[in-house]
Amino acid sequence: MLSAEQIDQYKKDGYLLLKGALNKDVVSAIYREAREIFAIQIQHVLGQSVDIDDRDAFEAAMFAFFEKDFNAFVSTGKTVQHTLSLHRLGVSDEILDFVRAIGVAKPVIAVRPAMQFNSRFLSKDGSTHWKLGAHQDWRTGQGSLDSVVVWFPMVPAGEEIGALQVIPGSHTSGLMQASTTGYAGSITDELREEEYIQTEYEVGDVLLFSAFLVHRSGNNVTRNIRWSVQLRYNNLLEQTFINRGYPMPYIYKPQEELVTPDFPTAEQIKGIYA
Ligand SMILES: O=C(O)CCC(=O)C(=O)O
Repeated sequence: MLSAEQIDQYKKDGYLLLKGALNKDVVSAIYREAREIFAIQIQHVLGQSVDIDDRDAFEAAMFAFFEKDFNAFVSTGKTVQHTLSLHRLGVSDEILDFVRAIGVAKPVIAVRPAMQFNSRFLSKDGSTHWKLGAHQDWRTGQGSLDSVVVWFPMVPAGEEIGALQVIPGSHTSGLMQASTTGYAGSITDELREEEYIQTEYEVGDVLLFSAFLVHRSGNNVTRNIRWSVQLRYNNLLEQTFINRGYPMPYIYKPQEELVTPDFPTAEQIKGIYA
């Protein structure tokens, strides 16, 4: 699955970029399902039928949807992270064989799969929330010391569209100081700009990296969205993870109030079961 050199490289650099490692059809199916879901809401909110295969037209509709109904956009963005195709990949041997090969002997899901759609046109008031500053995922996940992140774009991605930038070897520097625990909190320790490596991908390429590796979003200067996926795993057999009682710092809970007040009526439910 992985050669001894690749495993050594991962240990030394804290990441490994595997070319053509994923089935392109599987990646395309995840990307398609996400766009289909957005297209339903675009139709609903903008009254516009979009061709999801016309990239520029579809993404222009994404930007218009974002501007017209921010709440629906955010909820739809969350919904596309719950797709069956994405979750199926997250538990597939296609991914888990790499995770095991890299040394995570008994993987467990660290957090639900994530999907990002990075574009400066999907941000409010010129804020930079659409891209993440330098961080280590471990500060958020707090899992096993050999916790691994699987990152891949669903479109070809290089510097222009803001593919991930990493600092080789930074995974062994320890947990750095950061402004907050969330992914959005950037490392406050000094980092040297020239240490970053720009990663580059075709569809099907995948990056495995240590949860301690310092990395950040690149700067997407294009008009297109950089669609990407992250899957995260802990190792159930890593001793400090066992000793710390398998901490699970993610809080997943329903909001207390009804999202849509006074909904539904009994008639609406009866209509469903009629
Ligand atoms: O995809 C990106 O731009 C950033 C992703 C990332 O850094 C992360 O999820 O930890």
